[in-house]
Amino acid sequence: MMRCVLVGAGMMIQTAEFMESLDELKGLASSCDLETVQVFTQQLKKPDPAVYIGSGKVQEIALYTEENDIDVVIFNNTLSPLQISNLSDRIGARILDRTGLILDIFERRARTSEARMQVEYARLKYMLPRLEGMRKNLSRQGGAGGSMSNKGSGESQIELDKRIIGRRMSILKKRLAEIEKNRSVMRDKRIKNNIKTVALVGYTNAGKSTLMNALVKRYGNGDKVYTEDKLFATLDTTVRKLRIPYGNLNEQYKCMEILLSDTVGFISDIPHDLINAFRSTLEEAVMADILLNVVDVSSPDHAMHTEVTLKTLAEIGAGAIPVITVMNKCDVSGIETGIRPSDDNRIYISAGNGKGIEELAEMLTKSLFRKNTH
Ligand SMILES: Nc1nc2c(ncn2[C@@H]2O[C@H](COP(=O)(O)OP(=O)(O)OP(=O)(O)O)[C@@H](O)[C@H]2O)c(=O)[nH]1
Ligand SMILES: [Mg+2]
Repeated sequence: MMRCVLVGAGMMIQTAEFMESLDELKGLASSCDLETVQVFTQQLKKPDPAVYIGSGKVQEIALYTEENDIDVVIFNNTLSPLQISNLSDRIGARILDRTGLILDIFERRARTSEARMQVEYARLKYMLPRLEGMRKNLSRQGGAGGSMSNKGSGESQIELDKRIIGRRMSILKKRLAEIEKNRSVMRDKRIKNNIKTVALVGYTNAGKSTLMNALVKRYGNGDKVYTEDKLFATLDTTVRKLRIPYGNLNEQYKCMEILLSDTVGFISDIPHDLINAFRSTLEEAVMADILLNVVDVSSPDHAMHTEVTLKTLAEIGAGAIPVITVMNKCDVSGIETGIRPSDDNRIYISAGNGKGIEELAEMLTKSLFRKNTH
């Protein structure tokens, strides 16, 4: 396992929010198989344009890095291309910021060719203004981690790289637009056939894919999707068909056919370019009739997670879609599953052991039915 240190700097480093954010960065690092050995924090009125933090702190980190065999130094703040370049000069380890780290994770996780292209596009966009700093970072690693030559620096090589990257980006953009067109044709078909769609959304690691599996096991063909106790286990959109019975027992037995989609999870401070890159994947959520916002109640930060999810939904244009809040992992916190009479559109479940799944399905069909008759 590679070793890393984290660096967090800001105006208010004593707040719970600041600590949560660093905790999350640690989770992100471990999702990338990086072991966090030390955390450096610094109170800052204003970031230094050259190296972000104070130069004394840079020295302290450089020394620590050398003495403790650190491979990567991860900043929780977004660094400018110049800052990355300067920090690479002074610290003998690879320098990453939050966006760079999330990109690394996305690269590892992308499975379908669409997800791979989206991540590659976001990576190139991120690299473009950072080529110089990257070159220093790359030569430090002996060229690992990038596909471009690091021989012969200098202006002309960078200009050439820029041109190559620009060309690749426009090819990717074209291919992605084609895939997106196909998807919208399929979506139109669904709308025409009046098939309801439901999208799972929520913070990463909340249990969206686990819930999908529980619903598919009970109401679908049992075809499983990938779950893992890591941030961003899912990057691709998966759609599964469910047939949920509804109506009371005296009525004739009816089934509602719905399509359920599972996709990438959200996180606080998600880089804008990444949201943009995944916009077409997230479109599945934007076009849904109902959203299931999956929340990990066992996490002490779940209120912040819900806030981030709602904010991100508004950002991608899904702010007006009805939401059912699904409080998941009740087994961990010993909370009773089911619907509380005082709560509207909220349900407590454990996707892991299937508790509350039938009540959730009933709530879902009721909401969809109500929506239909309006
Ligand atoms: N104890 C318990 N664990 C759960 C429950 N639901 C999910 N988990 C676990 O939580 C972890 C994350 O679950 P996933 O379903 O992969 O979460 P996700 O929301 O799809 O995460 P990303 O795809 O990374 O955004 C896994 O280790 C699951 O086994 C639950 O109800 N109880
Ligand atoms: Mg998932």
